[in-house]
This record gives sequence, C-alpha cells and structure tokens, in this order.
Amino acid sequence: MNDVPILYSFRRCPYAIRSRMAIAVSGVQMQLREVVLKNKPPELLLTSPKGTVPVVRRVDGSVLEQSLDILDWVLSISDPAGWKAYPSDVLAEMANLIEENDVSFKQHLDQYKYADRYPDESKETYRARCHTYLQKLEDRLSVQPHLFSERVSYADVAIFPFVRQFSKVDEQWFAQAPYPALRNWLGRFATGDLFISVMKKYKPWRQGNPSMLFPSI
Ligand SMILES: N[C@@H](CCC(=O)N[C@@H](CS)C(=O)NCC(=O)O)C(=O)O
Repeated sequence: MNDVPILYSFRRCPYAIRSRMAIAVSGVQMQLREVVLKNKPPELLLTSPKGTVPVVRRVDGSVLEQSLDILDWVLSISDPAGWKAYPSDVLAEMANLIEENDVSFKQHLDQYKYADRYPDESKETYRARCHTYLQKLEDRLSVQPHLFSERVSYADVAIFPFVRQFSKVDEQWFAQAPYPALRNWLGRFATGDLFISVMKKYKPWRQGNPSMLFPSI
C-alpha cells in the first residue's frame, strides 16, 4: 500500500469534511486513517507534529498539513465537477471568503458553540457576532443557488461544513433565523449524496489495522 497516499481524518471535523468531499469528487484514492483527537496515533504525530487533522502523506513522503492544501492538490489532479473552473479574479474572491470563514467566522462559531467555556459574553452575543459573515453568504445565495454561480464551487464546499456546525448549535433557532437562502443551500448539501458518502463511520485506526480505501471502490 506504499503507492497510495495516507489521509488522517476525523469524521466530524469541518476541515476534514471539506477535504474528504474534494478527495471523493476527485476520485484520488487514499488510505483513510480515522483519528481520535484525544488519543492521536503516534504515526500522525510523526507525520505532522502539530497534530491537527486532516493530514495527507503523499507517496513521495511529502506532507500536506492544511485542509485547503489537500483540496488544491486533489483538485489539481482531477476536478470533474469544475469546482475550481472559474476565472482567476473569482478564485481570488473565493479565497477571501474562505479565509474570512477560517479566521474570524470560525472563532465566533467556536465561542457560540462552546459559550460555556467563554463566560465573558452570552451565547446570544457570540451568535450575533456570526451574523455579519452569515448575512454575506445569505446575500450571495439569495441571487444564485451557490455562492459564486449556478453551480457548486470550491468555496461552497470549503465553507459548508462550518455553516452546518453553526446550524447544529441551536437547530430550533436556525430553523427560523433570517437566512432562508442559506438554509436551503445547507439543506441541499447536507442531504446530498456526496456529503452522505463522506460521513460514513470508520473505526479509529491503529497500526496493524487493514487499510481502508477512501473513496471506497
Ligand atoms: N488550519 C487547519 C485546521 C485543522 C484543525 O484545527 N483541525 C482540528 C479538528 S476540527 C484539530 O485537529 N484539532 C486538534 C485537536 O483537537 O487536538 C486545516 O485547515 O487543516
């Protein structure tokens, strides 16, 4: 199996979900190693000492330690749905929207999700801080079905798992929140075959376990 890249992943991690979606759509096959974050296998830490997932170890031994690098790599090999088939100025706009997600929205999301760990402010205050970004997404989605056009892009896939996390913090609140287009977009992704296929459960990997090919054939 030395000729197949290795993916260290954690099922519910939004960064890992975006990577698995891109890997699955590209068809670039990997050996999936499901990780328990509280008990990381030494092989992961040897491959990438910073200890976050997702991580890909390529066949030549080089390591990708950032989810977006994994997306870029597999889509550069195969991008059958044209997720990155956009003009360079649009790709730059996508990169900005993703960066805002990964930097500020993610921070507000964590504070909202784990509000009990951040007693300085109320859960509602943390949720309100998520609004500027979510409204930006809502504005885009109220004029087109996906963030940058009629069809799915790299940005939709990179951002969707985080909006999903937001929606799950208080599902009742989200169901009546002022984000109808965002809800619709989220619902289409969350019930789509691609997302469902990448959420399959795998047992945590340990040295000596048989390799699990992902996407499975
Ligand atoms: N910038 C990284 C972030 C990855 C990340 O933070 N992953 C979380 C899980 S969602 C993690 O592995 N945290 C380490 C831990 O909880 O020990 C990426 O894009 O891949």
